[in-house]
Amino acid sequence: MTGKIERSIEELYADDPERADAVVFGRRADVNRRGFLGGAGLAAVGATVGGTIPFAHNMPAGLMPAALAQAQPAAPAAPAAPKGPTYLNYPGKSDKLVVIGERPLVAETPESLLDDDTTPIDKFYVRCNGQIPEAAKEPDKWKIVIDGEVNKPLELTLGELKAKYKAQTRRMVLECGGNGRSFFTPRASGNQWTNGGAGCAEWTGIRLADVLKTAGIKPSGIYTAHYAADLHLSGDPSKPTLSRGVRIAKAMDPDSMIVWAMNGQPLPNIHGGPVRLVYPGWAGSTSQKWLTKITIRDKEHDGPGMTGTSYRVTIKPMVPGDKADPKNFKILESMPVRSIITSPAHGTKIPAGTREVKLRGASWAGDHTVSRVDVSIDFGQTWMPAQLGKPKNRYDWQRWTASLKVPTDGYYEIWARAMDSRGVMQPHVAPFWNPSGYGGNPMHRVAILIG
Ligand SMILES: Nc1nc2c(c(=O)[nH]1)N[C@H]1C(S)=C(S)[C@@H](COP(=O)(O)O)O[C@H]1N2
Ligand SMILES: [Mo]
Repeated sequence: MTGKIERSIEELYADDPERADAVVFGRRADVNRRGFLGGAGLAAVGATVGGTIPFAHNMPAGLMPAALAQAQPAAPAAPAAPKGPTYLNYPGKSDKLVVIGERPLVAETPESLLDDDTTPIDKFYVRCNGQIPEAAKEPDKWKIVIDGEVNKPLELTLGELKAKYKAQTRRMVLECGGNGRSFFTPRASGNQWTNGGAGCAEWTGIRLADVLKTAGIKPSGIYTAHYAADLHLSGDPSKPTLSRGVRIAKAMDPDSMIVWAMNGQPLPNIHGGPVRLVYPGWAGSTSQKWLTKITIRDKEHDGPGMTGTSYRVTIKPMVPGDKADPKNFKILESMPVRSIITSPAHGTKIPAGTREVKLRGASWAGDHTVSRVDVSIDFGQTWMPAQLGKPKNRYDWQRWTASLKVPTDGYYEIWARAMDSRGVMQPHVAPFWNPSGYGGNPMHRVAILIG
């Protein structure tokens, strides 16, 4: 590589993609089509990514090669990566989860760890906003209050909930509202998730609607407000850590649940045990952990996480990086369509002579289903449909498989993009920039090296 890297390669690509290309690929910035690469230039590219690039002529200019993305832990060649990721060390959790925040604790799951039909508990991402409470000693005595705009306020123990209502089990995706935030340019504030702020677990519990029907929502009740037992980071007991809510219609959805078990196990403390909410398809922050109270309100809830630009997206596109106009924001509800390649892992080295690569992945689309997944191995020149599986139940993710022919040894990027049931497809780059970085769902790219 020629040139001196004075900033991280990601910053350089964000600020000045042409110059970044020139630095990485060792050629003049005015030759702005990688397709014109030849001789020394091509050799420099190969040295950078670790092998020749059979589809170099298709490489879009100014697009950072996936092999160099430092957000990815195991790139085959990452010359500018400053320091590696910090891995989680927490009882019951995989030490391959990547810590993206320590106080509060936030850890994501590398895409290649999401290769199971049902995400095992140890691989499931963790997102806390406050202090993690101590595990309940007598889970069945845990109390939940339903009050506000209801005819009959309730106080029920978890034991009573289990005894009085019909239980159901659903395999459903839980996804952090900020999943994909790291893909925004300029950088959006908050935890820098790649695609790993999501998982798909078997949740057992009851329909929230059944309990709300017992309480009887008054005609004035239009929104929920959720409260929990986790202490604010400051330690001030009068400050809720996070208190979000949903429109009554979502609360009455038969798949919106109060749950006490995950993958057949009592709900682990770190995931909100003994009891939490799960609102599948919507920003994970609505799925209150350590649930103590639901207040039905006669207006949109305004607790921490409901105001300003948090969990809000733009109504009309704004200039990336500009100051936000609060009037241009609406609450983020359904999550956008996303697909991930779960095998091979980013940075996989495959033996020389291999001419077929088998792919596996997952896809989901908030309140919608996924209608198709396409994959490309030539920088998006041609696309091939993947075999898309069916969800087990509503809100389950859809696994997919594909098999790609590769012409020669070398460096390849596998790209995957999904389309939802409305025809909305994952874009090339994170769309609709917003200051807190919601809706970052660009197509997933994985670098592999054959030979
Ligand atoms: N009480 C409480 N509930 C919470 C949170 C929290 O900090 N406190 N974090 C929310 C957010 S932002 C997400 S994405 C999910 C994460 O759930 P998990 O840690 O089980 O993956 O829980 C939500 N529920
Ligand atoms: Mo979240």
